[in-house]
Amino acid sequence: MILLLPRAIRRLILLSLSLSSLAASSDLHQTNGQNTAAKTLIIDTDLFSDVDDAGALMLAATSPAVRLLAVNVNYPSSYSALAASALLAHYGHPQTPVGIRRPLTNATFFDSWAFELGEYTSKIAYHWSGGTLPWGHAEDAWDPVALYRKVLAEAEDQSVTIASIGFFENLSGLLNSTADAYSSLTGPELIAAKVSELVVMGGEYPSGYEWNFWGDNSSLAAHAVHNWNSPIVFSGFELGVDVLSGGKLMAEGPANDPLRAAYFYYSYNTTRSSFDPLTMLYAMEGLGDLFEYGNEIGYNHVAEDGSNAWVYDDRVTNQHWLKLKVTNETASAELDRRFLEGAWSAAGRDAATESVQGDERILSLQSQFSHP
Ligand SMILES: *[C@@H]1O[C@H](CO)[C@@H](O)[C@H](O)[C@H]1NC(C)=O
Ligand SMILES: *[C@@H]1O[C@H](CO)[C@@H](O)[C@H](O)[C@H]1NC(C)=O
Ligand SMILES: *[C@@H]1O[C@H](CO)[C@@H](O)[C@H](O)[C@H]1NC(C)=O
Ligand SMILES: *[C@@H]1O[C@H](CO)[C@@H](O)[C@H](O)[C@H]1NC(C)=O
Ligand SMILES: *[C@@H]1O[C@H](CO)[C@@H](O)[C@H](O)[C@H]1NC(C)=O
Ligand SMILES: CC(=O)N[C@H]1CO[C@H](CO)[C@@H](O)[C@@H]1O
Repeated sequence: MILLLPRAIRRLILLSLSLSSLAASSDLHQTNGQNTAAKTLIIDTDLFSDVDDAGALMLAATSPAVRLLAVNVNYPSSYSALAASALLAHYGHPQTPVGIRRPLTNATFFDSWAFELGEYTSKIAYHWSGGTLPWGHAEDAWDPVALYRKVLAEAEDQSVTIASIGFFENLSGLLNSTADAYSSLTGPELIAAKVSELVVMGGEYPSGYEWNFWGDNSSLAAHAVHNWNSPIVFSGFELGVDVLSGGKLMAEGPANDPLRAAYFYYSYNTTRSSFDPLTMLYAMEGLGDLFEYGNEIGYNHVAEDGSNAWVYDDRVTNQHWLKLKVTNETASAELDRRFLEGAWSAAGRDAATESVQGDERILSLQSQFSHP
């Protein structure tokens, strides 16, 4: 609808929508006494084979309650790093540093399992190029372990939450790291000093066999989980599988929004499970109204094949898995609301500052998606 209006009017509408959603979110922020201090986050993502990583990244990037220090990518496609940078730039974080595991490839996603899903990272990287790694500059990304060590060394003690929504190379690498120019501490010493919580999307609870633990290198998943020395909260397969999201963003989001485009490219207008976005909500805001812990005691054991099982040991009280406290419909509606709110706030900012280029991008996406 908005697309058919003259450009100037469209911008006014976008701008006023964005101002009202900004006002709404800062109200929320003030009335929610528990979250008045911004949460300091580092995200470790396999932004590649599922679009829900992009959804999670957007939630963190558009939340006024988050200070995003860095994003590390644990899948080695150059397009994953470039897409992370593009999304960060679009959602107001053009300076946030991005690291990626080496050696880089130019792999693109192909759904050889169900032959349904589409590739999105290269398209987002190209059409929304921006941030610290514009198109063609993937090799400029940080080494993820160096980036962890730099931002952790600079952070306040006990202040950082790490949201791991993919594989474990970089976290295992951080654990194995030793003193360097950024810090005289070893990896485990740095974690103990700076990290307040590790939040992991991976596994199934109380036991199961899930992709993030087995899909890449299960012995590194086991190494990271078993040796991590801060509190850990796990978000399992069962938490997000039935919480379907993205539909409202595709139907009602701004035409030039990269997350909306990513959902279209990936899912061809079907909703998706919300493993990573739910994990990110917990990392950002804690239990809130949506979550509760599924256990009081014990710890997670990850076997060499990537399967996991909870060990009920009453000597361990700093590991938990999450359960939904609400129905999947309520959780899904909350994610859809936040996707729309974040997308419109960024669209308003762009509309106020961007040039004709953005309008051409909108029109080309419009023609792409209005003739399915
Ligand atoms: C990926 O593609 C870019 C540009 O097309 C090229 O410069 C680069 O060498 C490629 N990288 C790899 C690892 O093939
Ligand atoms: C870290 O060290 C452990 C054992 O010392 C090893 O199994 C693991 O592969 C190492 N991690 C990385 C990312 O190399
Ligand atoms: C997992 O990572 C470790 C450390 O980098 C490596 O030695 C091992 O070969 C990897 N395993 C697989 C199955 O790729
Ligand atoms: C809720 O879960 C059921 C299956 O358990 C599913 O059919 C339904 O689509 C889900 N609804 C939403 C809004 O995610
Ligand atoms: C996407 O699906 C919804 C209903 O599920 C439909 O109303 C809408 O027109 C579709 N959009 C496109 C671009 O196909
Ligand atoms: C760039 C890079 O790969 N950095 C670290 C991430 O994890 C690997 C293990 O795969 C470490 O060896 C690297 O130090």
